[in-house]
Amino acid sequence: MVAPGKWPIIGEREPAALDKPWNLKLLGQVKNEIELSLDQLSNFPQTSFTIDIHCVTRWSKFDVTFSGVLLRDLLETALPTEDAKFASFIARSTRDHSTTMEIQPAITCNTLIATHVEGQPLETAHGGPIRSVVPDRYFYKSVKWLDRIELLAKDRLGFWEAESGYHNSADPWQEQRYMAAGIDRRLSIQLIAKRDFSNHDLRSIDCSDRELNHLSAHSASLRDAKFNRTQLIGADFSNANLSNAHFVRANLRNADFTNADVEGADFSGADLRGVDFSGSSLIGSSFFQPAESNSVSGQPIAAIIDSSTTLPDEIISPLFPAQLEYVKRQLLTG
Ligand SMILES: Nc1nc2c(c(=O)[nH]1)N[C@H]1C(S)=C(S)[C@@H](COP(=O)(O)O)O[C@H]1N2
Ligand SMILES: [Mo]
Repeated sequence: MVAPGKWPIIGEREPAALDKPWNLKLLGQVKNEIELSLDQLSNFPQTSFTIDIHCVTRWSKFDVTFSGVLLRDLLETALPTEDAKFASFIARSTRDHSTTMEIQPAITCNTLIATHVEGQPLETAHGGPIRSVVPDRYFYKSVKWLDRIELLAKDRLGFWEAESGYHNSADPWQEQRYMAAGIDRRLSIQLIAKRDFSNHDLRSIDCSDRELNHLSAHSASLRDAKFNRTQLIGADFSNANLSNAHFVRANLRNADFTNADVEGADFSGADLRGVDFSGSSLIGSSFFQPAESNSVSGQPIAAIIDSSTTLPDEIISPLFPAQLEYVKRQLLTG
C-alpha cells in the first residue's frame, strides 16, 4: 500500500515525441481502421470509475478515479474481424512498450482509454495524455502513453511478459504475478534471461506462447506446467518432473526427455521430431486428440512423430490403446 496522495512512477518515465500531436489508432484485425485526435476521443461517451491499482511488485493504491472512453465503445466503431482475438496496447515510447489482453476479458473488465484521473488530465509521468486502464488486472496491463491498439488473431507477449516473465493473464485475485506461483521478480527475470530452469521448483508455471529454444530444465519440478505453443527446440527436460504438463502444439524438435516423468502430459500437436524419450515414464500421456474431443477447431490435433523420434517399445507400452496405436503408426510411417 502507498501513502495517501502518493503515486509511484513505475517502468518507463516518459514517452517519445511528446510534442507530436496525439492520435489514437485502432488497427489490425478491424473492418474499420480508426485514428482519433484527443478532441475526437472526447466526443465518445465518457465513463468514470473508481478502482484499486495493484502493481505486481506489491504496492497498491486504493480508490483512484479514472475517466475516459471504454474500449468497448471504440470497438463498436472499429468493428473487430472474425479473427480478432487479442488486443495489443502499444505505447509511444522508445521501446514501443506494449502489453496484450484477450479481447473478451478486456471488454468485460471494462478496459478504459483514460485521459483523466480525479477529474484532472493525466500527468505525463503517469501516461498522459492517454493511457489504458484495465481494472481487475495487475497494473502492467495498463499502458502509459497509448499510441495504438492493434487487434490480433494470435497472442503477442508484451514487454514485461516477454522480458521479465510477468504472467500473461495478470489476475490479482489469482495472484498471477510471474510465470510461476511463489517466485519473485528477480528469479523470474533470471529464469528468462538465462533460460535455465534446472533444479528449480516451478510447479504450474505458465510458459505458453514463449520462445524458449534450448531451455535447460534438467531435474526441474514442472508438474502441471503449461508450454502450449511454446518454442522449445533442443530443450533439455532430462530427469524433470513434468507430470500433467501441457505441450499442446509446442515446438519440441530435438528436445531431451530422457528419464523424465511425463505421466499424463499432453503432447497433442507438438513437433516431436528428433525428441528422445528414453527412460521416461509415459503413463496416461497423450499425443493425439481426436477431432470430436476438440470442440474449438473440430480438427484432430496430432503430434508430429517420425523415425527420428526415440520412443522405445517398453516406454510406450503403458499408453492407452488409442494413443499407443497412433504413436506406433507414426513411428513406422511418419
Ligand atoms: N509505456 C509503459 N507503460 C507501462 C509501463 C512501462 O514501463 N511503459 N509499466 C507498467 C507497470 S509495471 C506499471 S506498475 C504501471 C505504472 O504506472 P505508473 O507509473 O503510472 O504508476 O504502468 C505500466 N504501463
Ligand atoms: Mo508494475
